Amino acid sequence: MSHPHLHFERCGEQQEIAVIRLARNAKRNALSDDLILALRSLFENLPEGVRAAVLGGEGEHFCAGLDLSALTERDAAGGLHHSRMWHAAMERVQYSPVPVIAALHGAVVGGGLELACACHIRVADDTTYFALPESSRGIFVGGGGAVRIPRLIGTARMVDMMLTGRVYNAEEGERIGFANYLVPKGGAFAKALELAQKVARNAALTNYAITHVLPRIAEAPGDQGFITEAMMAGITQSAPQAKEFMRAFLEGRATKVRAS
Ligand code: 1HE
Repeated sequence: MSHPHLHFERCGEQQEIAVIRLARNAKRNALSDDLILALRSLFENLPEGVRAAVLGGEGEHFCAGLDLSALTERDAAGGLHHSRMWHAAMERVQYSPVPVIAALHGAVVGGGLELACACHIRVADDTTYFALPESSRGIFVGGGGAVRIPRLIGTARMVDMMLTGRVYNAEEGERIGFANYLVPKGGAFAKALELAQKVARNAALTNYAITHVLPRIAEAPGDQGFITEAMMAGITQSAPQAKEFMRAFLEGRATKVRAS
């Protein structure tokens, strides 16, 4: 589904990277319903050959969250269904067929932070800041943040952010777990692309296990986690790509692990 506020392109030597940009700068990339639906559709229909995705935002900010102009029109039932619609879209990002790397700058707030947290890796430049201003708008998180954010930074920090409107800057955001990488101003996209290219070289089935199975194992009781892990270990190592990677190492053709 094409959308005027969602830019899509492919890059990389084999066009293996999908680059997706929120492109509604006039409203600071605020997420309207149709934009959320377009995002969902885009992740559901990633073209063949894409091995990793980068998600960023055009303009001064990654995303100002929910488009507040639509909020006044909804009653309780409408709000519930709206939140479930967001959940479906965020789930398409989290359980995208390929890993998704968020390139963050400027405001990453409210639903924008929920979107960033549905991605698998987050790169922030030093203009980035993280906030949950929902309480100052008289609402609650609705895009999966109540589940995903405590898993990244802990419930106590999220409670503080929501009660007091606390804003974490880029450095603090990296320290507490919002960002995996912190880079100088303007560098988030390039770093995210570099990471996406690395990720795209992994065995596809291993990437799938990491993004689809690992988070579920982490939430399962240990006993179920161990057996699921063992099954995934068996499945991934039986793939032809795994056999080729092993052979390459044993024949001295693969890169070694070195301290960076
Ligand atoms: C918007 C939105 C928006 C900007 N919905 N229109 N999110 C928030 O509470 C954040 C609200 N936004 C802001 O705090 C600021 O706009 C920013 C810090 C993001 C950017 O500031 P700035 O000075 O660069 O831009 P601006 O002048 O405030 O905004 C430019 C325009 O974008 C302006 O419209 P204009 O017609 O007057 O030019 C703003 O009204 C518009 N705009 N943000 C609608 N969010 C699933 S539940 C999720 C719940 C939430 O996400 S709650 C948090 C909502």
